[in-house]
Amino acid sequence: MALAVALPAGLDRSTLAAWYRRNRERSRALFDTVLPGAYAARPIPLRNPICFYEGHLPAFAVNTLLKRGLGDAGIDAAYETLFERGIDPEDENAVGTGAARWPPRAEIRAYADAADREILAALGQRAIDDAGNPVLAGGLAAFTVLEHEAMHQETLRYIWHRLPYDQKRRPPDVPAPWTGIEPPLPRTLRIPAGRATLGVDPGEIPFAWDNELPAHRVDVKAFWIDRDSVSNRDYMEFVEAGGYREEGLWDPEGWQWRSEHDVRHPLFWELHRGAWFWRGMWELLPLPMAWPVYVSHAEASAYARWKGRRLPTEAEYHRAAFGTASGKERRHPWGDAPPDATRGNFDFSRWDPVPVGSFPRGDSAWGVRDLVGNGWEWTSTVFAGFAGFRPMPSYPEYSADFFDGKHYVMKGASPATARELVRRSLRNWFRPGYPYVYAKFRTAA
Ligand code: AVJ
Ligand code: FE
Repeated sequence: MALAVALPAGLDRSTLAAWYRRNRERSRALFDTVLPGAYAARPIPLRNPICFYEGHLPAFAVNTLLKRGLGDAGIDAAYETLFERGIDPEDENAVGTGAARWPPRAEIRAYADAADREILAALGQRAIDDAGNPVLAGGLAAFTVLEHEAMHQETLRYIWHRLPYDQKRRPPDVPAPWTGIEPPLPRTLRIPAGRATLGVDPGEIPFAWDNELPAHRVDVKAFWIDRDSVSNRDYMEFVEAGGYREEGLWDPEGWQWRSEHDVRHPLFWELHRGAWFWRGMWELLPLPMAWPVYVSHAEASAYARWKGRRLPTEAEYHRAAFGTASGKERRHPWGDAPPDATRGNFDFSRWDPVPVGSFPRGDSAWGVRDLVGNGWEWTSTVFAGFAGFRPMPSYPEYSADFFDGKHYVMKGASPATARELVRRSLRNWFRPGYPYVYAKFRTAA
């Protein structure tokens, strides 16, 4: 038996392997909720079909850790190309067609099993932390694989969200929806001027994606921000006031998206016989007015403009979430304690949102609520690298491909964000006309 290569303190093989196993079990459970007839379905036209992701997760692990990192030959070259990548195409024509090219599920699963064995063997005993190899230094490739899978579990959930209910099987342990009644009365809080630290310096935390590096300090002027995320109740006023028909409220690209798809309300809302419903993951619910509204960036911006306000910048989000009166910045809105289920709605404890303001233990120093959890928070900041950005050696395309001025930063976490991804520096991003994600917002002035 090969002798395990010693790893430096802080990087613990059994922790990484346990995380890998937990990831794989959670992904497996998600794929098991899809009925066989829907395996090749493409519930979001801009994304790959469901079956792609069952191959993508293990193939990405093989490509990143075994091939790029450890220099192995890999397991199946054709699979490792077929399942390499498939995210965020420009439009539906760029996706490509042909369900025929996807292998049967049993074959994809056999590949995944083989990949899992080799990945676990590598995490258990190979030189996965090699200071002389930029792909492996500090365990970079291993963390890349682990966070990539955790992140995709959110992708999978919001893709599954669009599947018709008769194409998926509800797991037995789904908690009953917590709908509440009405949202709290809107309040706006003043955040004094101060410094925000975006990102993080290399080596400060065990792993960061390239777009988080290096730390980036911004002096933020005083501003006002909503205490609570905008609720379905709040947003209903905008819909009823004809906000979707008023071009002047929309950014040009937002209006184009709205017109092209004839968008008249949030994607998560459905009108049935004159009554509004929420399309939940497992059932349709009478629209819970106390829940945050999930909308695209284009819709969020139009609502804010209608209110005479605007979306917060990424730096303002940081001030509202992590700033304090003393000038010290917290790790999390509530302080330095680790993220747990008392702080917010994240880490898969639910499939849908909860009423806004349900987690007072997650409040920021200023009393701003739900900044982490219950849905990502849109910002007005165009996604770009910080000064000193370098593409990460383990996955150079991860962020750089999206520095095109067409993506906006989202912060925080949704119900489908793993707790490992809950950290101050984490940044997420999407196009303004991507309405599928669990994303909410609040307004600023
Ligand atoms: C960071 C969530 C925008 O899903 O497009 C997954 C994550 N990148 N595989 C995406 C990602 C490559 C990415 N987001
Ligand atoms: Fe991916």
